[in-house]
Amino acid sequence: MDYKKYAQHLLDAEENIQETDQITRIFDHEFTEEEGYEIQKELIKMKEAKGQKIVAPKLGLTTMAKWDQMGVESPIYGYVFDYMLVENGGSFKFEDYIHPKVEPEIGLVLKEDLQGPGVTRQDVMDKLAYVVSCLEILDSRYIDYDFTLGDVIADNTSARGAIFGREMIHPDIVDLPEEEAILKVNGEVKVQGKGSSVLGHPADALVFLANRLGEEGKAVKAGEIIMTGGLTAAVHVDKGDEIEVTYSNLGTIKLTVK
Ligand code: OOG
Ligand code: MG
Repeated sequence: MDYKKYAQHLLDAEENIQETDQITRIFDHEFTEEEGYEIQKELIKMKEAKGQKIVAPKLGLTTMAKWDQMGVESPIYGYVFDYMLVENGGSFKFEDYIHPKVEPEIGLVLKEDLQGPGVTRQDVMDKLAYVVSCLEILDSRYIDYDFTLGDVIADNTSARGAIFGREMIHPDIVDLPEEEAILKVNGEVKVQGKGSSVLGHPADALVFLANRLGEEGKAVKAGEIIMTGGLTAAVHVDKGDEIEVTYSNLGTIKLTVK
């Protein structure tokens, strides 16, 4: 299968800021999860060939809120790149995105590499260095965020932006399942969600990732901020919006859409 062809199609959509129909429909093929990851790998290689650098892997579709919203019920992973980062308190230009959505997430940082198989929640907790507040900015390349599992994996899990909180919080002072994020747009509460919504415990997102990457002989690396998946349904944002996420223990993230 010509994975590069599908990757190029998705890269063009991102670079031209032009939404596309699902590759499943365009190429009349039901892409499996495995095929989705093969396309994603080609997409990652194309980005790296342009000098773009991976910051960290990210998890997606780890909560029921997201499963209900997207109609896809399986955790997935993709990669955050350097060009996607926005600083806390900063802004992005609406015109640079197709149809941006934001979602609050809990970021986890390991002090040692972790590689499956057989990784457990306890292994993640033993190796956990920090917890960081995050806000992901999604921008699916697909019309109306309408995709199958294979489509969204191929599309690098809709990744387009990420903001990390300034403070690295010690895990001893955060109860991960109880940690709550409240997201406001222009002062109005839009969504709120707790860590427990992430597969029951945010550490389990890293269990999934470490075991999954382990199958390819890869580790989850120490020091990377890994987003564990939207705590809530994602929220569409518009030009001029002021977004603020308040976490119970992880601080605040602010973002303006210009
Ligand atoms: C897919 C990306 C999922 C998350 O945190 O659930 C994701 C999407 O919803 O477009 O990043
Ligand atoms: Mg996300």
